[in-house]
Amino acid sequence: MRETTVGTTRLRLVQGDITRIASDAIVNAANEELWPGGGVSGAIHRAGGMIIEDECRRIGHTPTGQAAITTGGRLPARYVIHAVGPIWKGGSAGEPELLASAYRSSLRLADEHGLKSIAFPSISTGIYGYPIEPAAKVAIETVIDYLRNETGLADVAFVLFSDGDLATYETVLDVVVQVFPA
Ligand code: AR6
Repeated sequence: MRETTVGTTRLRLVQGDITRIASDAIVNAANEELWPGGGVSGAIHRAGGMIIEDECRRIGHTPTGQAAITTGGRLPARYVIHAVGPIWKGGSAGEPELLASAYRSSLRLADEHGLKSIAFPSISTGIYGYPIEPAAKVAIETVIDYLRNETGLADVAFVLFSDGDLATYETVLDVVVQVFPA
């Protein structure tokens, strides 16, 4: 499935380029130094402009599993939430917990800022090498878990860059919703 409802929040899966999404916040798959780098982060910094990099430099080091918020600069989104996912080291170095924590920290920041909508990329599954299927399971379970508690978020989206990643997220969402009905 591509859409479900958790409490009062709509949860959607879409294919596309997250830099074009006009939600209150888009999430960046960042590194601990909040340097632009490549992947989705490079694309967000290029599209959003230097103001994002300047704010990132002021914030400085952000540990793996945590997130920080900046303006969206020239992006259609108002804010960028920079979430630091883990580098995949085989799976027994705490990667699932750290990835879950990166999603939770982002959602918490969005609620603290009174935001209504947030869009996530598939954190850690590019340059950081986290295999897509287990990462999708952590991402979807963590977001659904969070949305079961009180939140002001009305719309949460996963914006997957490739058709293959979208298909994987769809399969995982089907399974998670079957096992833990929303
Ligand atoms: N929109 C949506 N998703 C995208 C986009 C886009 N425009 N571009 C890439 N993706 P990655 P990571 C997908 O490598 O693994 C950077 O250098 C991509 O296909 O961006 O967490 C940072 O600075 C993949 O599915 O992030 C860090 O140093 C997903 O986004 C490091 O890479 C995440 O891939 C973070 O690595």
